[in-house]
Amino acid sequence: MKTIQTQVAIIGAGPSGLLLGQLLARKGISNIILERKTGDYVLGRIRAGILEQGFADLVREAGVAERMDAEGHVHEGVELVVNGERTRIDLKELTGGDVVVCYGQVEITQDLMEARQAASLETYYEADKVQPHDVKSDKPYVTFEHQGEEYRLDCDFVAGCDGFHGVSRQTIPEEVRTEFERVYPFGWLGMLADTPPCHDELIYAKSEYGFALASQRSATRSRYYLQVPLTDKIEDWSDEAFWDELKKRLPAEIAENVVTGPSIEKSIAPLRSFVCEPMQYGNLFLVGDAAHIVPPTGAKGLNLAASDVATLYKILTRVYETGDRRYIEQYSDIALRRVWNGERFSWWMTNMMHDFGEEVSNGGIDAQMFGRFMKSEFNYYLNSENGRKVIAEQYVGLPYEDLNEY
Ligand code: FAS
Ligand code: PHB
Repeated sequence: MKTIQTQVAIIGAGPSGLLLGQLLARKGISNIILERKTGDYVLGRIRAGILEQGFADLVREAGVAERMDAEGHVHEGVELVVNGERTRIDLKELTGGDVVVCYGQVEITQDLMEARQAASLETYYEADKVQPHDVKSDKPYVTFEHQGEEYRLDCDFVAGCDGFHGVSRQTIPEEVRTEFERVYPFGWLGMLADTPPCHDELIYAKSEYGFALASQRSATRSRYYLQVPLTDKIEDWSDEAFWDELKKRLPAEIAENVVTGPSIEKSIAPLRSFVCEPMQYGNLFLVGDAAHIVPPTGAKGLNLAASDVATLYKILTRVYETGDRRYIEQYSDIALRRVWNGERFSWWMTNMMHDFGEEVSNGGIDAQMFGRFMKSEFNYYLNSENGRKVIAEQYVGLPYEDLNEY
């Protein structure tokens, strides 16, 4: 077995792992990333598209914002439509200047990969059997196999950035972990197409036919989603059927702007709210999807991963720059404050914007009554400036946690 060492071992080369690695490296904190797939496989996952103000600022701090600032689209507003009634949430005006950036997760991941490669930082792709050890000790290590050779990676800390199906969360003993989960009775059918967006800002639409989201990646590439039953299969949905259903669910004046074309990606994703507490175990820290999942209705998944990265980066920087280890034990509590806020907002938006059909017990009340409550609540928020301000603040993202407040 070959022994190597670093200060921070990072498991996973998704956006969490790459962004953490980049930020730490710029502070002179050595790190090695272990990724079980190839880089191309990671880049092949079409996922998020909206970056909160805080995430965009963190990308700039990481020194990899050149393409994002050149090609990303700043969105100063977002539109919510309920049964044809359109309400624009003026993000910039209601938050005193904060906005979101429309820039794909794939692009951010690629920019981070290229920056890592340019800095000759070590990443082991196709690392197999990655396993953290002795994480409760002050000498944790990670074993893995790479190109037929066995490795032991000695480190000070392990960052579990390995997503929902990774090994890190499972490393925390079951009796220590509390997992909270809500699985929604529907999924999202997503489509990517090289067609110009139907509107200059995002549109979340609830109609009698169900939910639809009109998003985008650039002036020539659109991203759309439809709420579908969990029983639907991708083969049930031709491109033509998708376009027809999308137009039914959007306001008529928007639907007529929809430019159809062949899909370049189409997939169905289940929706769940999930949180694992605690998000750490000794010197193992869970980051991003390894610790939590949100329904994408609030555009929070990737953004909550980024706020975990920001918290862990600040804590580890203090350890290495000043020897101040006070915050090590507080990572989970600090990260969870913003995680639960994002979880609630995503759950709330999902409740407001989706048709729950015949699901009986939503909070212990029947679907019809639940639907009436949600319709009334959403009408209040959309028709009140204070309500629109709440939505705007949540959508652009609350400020990242400040360690000095702890
Ligand atoms: P990731 O899952 O992205 O990355 C984890 C990495 O760890 C992967 O590369 C994986 O290969 C690797 N890994 C796993 N196990 C390992 C092991 N044992 N050893 C080594 N490596 C291992 N969020 C939004 O904000 N908006 C959206 O529209 C949106 N849409 C989504 C659609 C889908 C289908 C999915 C699944 C998620 C979506 N998300 C969305 C959420 C998504 O963007 C995540 O929040 C984001 O990918 C989180 O990044 P990471 O925490 O890096 O986890
Ligand atoms: C996307 O563009 O993929 C996207 C945007 C906003 C969401 C979810 C997904 O809430």
